[in-house]
Amino acid sequence: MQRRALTLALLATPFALQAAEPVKVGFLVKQAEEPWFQDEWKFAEQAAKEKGFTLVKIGIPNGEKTLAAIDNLAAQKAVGFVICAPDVKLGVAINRAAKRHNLKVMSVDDQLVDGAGKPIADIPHMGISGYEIGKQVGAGLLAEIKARGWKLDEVGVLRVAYDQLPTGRDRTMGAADALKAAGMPAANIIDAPQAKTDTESAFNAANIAFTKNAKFKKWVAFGLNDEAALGAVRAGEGRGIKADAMLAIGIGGSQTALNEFTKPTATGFFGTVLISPKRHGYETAVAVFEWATKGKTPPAVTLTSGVLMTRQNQADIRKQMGL
Ligand code: FCA
Repeated sequence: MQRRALTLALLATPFALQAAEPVKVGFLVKQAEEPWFQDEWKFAEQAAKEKGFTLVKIGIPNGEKTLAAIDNLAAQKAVGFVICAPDVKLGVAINRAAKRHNLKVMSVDDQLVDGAGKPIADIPHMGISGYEIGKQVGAGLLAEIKARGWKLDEVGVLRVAYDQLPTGRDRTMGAADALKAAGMPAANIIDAPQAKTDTESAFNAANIAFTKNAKFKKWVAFGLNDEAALGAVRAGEGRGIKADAMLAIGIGGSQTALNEFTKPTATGFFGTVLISPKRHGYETAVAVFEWATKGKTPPAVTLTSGVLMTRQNQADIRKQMGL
């Protein structure tokens, strides 16, 4: 009798061990070095600790690395992943790879599209309300233009543009529209297309635009994120367009913006619309985990909001957002 019980216990052990192995959820981001994505990972890690799963973080700077990362997750027996892809047009290939491996997939920040540029309906998405947040950028710029006593028609408007990414286009168009609605001449709005969404690309794009439009002595600038706005500010500084003649508002509110706010003297980086890496990182990771383990399908689309943060109110605002 005793021997039988022992045998059963030994037989049962491997299964028990297997059942105790933690569930793995991937979190794939296009630009791992960007503070926003570091923050998303941080809050996704927090979710993993609290809910008891393992987070697998992978940087995916291009299409090849993206597909390799999905295969890698499957080999590790992950149950699904959250993704901010390096190119939203990889959507069909990503969806196919996920289905082949039976992995749940949810997008964050950048919504995946099909060959025709339409959002892929069966991939749940959490992103920001791009156009609305862009309008907040515009409103913030208008208030400060007024506070400085600038006349709208003497101000150049630098739209650091990354129009191949729909949320990027929405954000910057929202800002431009808000300025135009308040009377900014459309001809003052100068597009500076950036090749990537980082500071260096924005810097290069802004430099070209400043050279071509030297008639403007005062500038406002914005882009899809803080790095884009900051690139414009740095390019302006290099050409003698300093804090008294430059007014830039970014989108994000992560370390890129905080570094500017903590410099001893104010730069042209006036503010940012703070968005929530906590919601984007924590909630998407939990959503994929619960989808795979409890069959709870995430909502098709969740859009989050933002709030204008400046050097003055940064500490309060970040606290309010739980950051
Ligand atoms: C896009 C941008 C990031 C960040 C995120 C919310 O992915 O490239 O910088 O703004 O949306």
